[in-house]
Amino acid sequence: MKQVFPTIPDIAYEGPDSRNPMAFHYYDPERKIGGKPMKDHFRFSMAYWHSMNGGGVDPFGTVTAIRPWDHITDPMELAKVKMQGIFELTTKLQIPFFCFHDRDIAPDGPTLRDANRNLDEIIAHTKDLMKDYPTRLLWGTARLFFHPRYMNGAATSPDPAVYAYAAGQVKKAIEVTKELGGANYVFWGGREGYETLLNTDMQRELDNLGFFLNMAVDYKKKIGFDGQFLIEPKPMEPTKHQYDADSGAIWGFLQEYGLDKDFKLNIETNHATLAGHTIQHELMYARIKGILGSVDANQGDTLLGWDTDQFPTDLYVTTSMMYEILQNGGLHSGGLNFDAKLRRPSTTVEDLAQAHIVGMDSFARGLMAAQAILDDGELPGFVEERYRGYRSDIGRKIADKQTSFADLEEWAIDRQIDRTDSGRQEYLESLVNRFL
Ligand code: XUL
Ligand code: CO
Repeated sequence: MKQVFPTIPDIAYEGPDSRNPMAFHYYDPERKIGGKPMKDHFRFSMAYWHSMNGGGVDPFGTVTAIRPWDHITDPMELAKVKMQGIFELTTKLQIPFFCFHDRDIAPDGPTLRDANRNLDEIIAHTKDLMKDYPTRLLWGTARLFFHPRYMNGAATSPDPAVYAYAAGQVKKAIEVTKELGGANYVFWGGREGYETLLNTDMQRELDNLGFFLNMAVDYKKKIGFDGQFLIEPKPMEPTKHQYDADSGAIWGFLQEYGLDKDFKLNIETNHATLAGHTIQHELMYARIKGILGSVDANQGDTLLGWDTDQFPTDLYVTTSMMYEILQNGGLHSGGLNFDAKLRRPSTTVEDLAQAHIVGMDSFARGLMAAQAILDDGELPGFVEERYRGYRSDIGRKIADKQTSFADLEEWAIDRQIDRTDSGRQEYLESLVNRFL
């Protein structure tokens, strides 16, 4: 088979002293950390939409990227070459998975039937590629935010015709995800929110969204798709407000609509910061509720108020993420999907490979640091000790819920209760820095 990216070599681990930009310096796939090979901790994935499409488009300018398919004009031929491209590039980079939206990989059509026909042809081609390459599908999803029909939302549209079309589109996207052996299926509600409350019936929109997701669960069971359903939080952009704003908002929504056993979360770094949280906050919240499913790995720019989707390079952040993921016992069916794009002036395919390399190396360092922090034990031990009061006496009664306001008042009323222990934040920050 003719290569799509002939200038990109197979990328291997060469160690921290190597100056080769086309090599891993920390990511050593088979090296065991905490008894498990690095590759199994991460289950890295490449995002089709940023790596094969996109190409540097922003609201002020068109494509800047130079790609081997730039001469191809036939949309189906282009789609097939790009699909071969992602299989080839992931294989060269030792990235075991990819992710896609239905309309990223195949041209749309005037009706859903036309779009489905195009999609089926590309899915058949993808199944053939799976025989020649080791790359597998981490998750599929439906693009319910791009076409003008979705300008007022999909499952939260005021127009039932749009709601019905969206249901049909998601049904098909779940089917093809199953057909490709996808490990998960993602719902990102890009326009499931509002631009203004002046025209919005919030209760109806939330109910319609809850019913939509329940129908998706019914259909998943009906066709025997055993992948994990994931919801991806994001508070805003493209709309002013999206209902799936953060881990906490989704946890409440899932419980209200009886969906909490059927969904986990796909948590994205830059979405967390848009919500005014750290990514560690979002991962910890999901972890303690048992719904940490998968991660869209990227990073934002603290000076910019939108989703810049940069490749992750901040070691402090990757360490905090791996600290949560290790305590989650790993990502299970999930993975670390690089939902990240090149900066617009980074135009070459070499840039695309090197962006994934630095992302993988940054997570390798984060993993090593986080495992060392856990092995050392002082940090988790400090947290444990901070709450030691709940192991005995009145604290034990609170922890066991064996007390009342009257009991607690009686216990407290004649005691002089003053400051508690120091939180020692600065010392703990120095402790973490020792492992970076
Ligand atoms: C958008 C975003 C999406 C989802 C999938 O901010 O993150 O690409 O990951 O729809
Ligand atoms: Co994402």
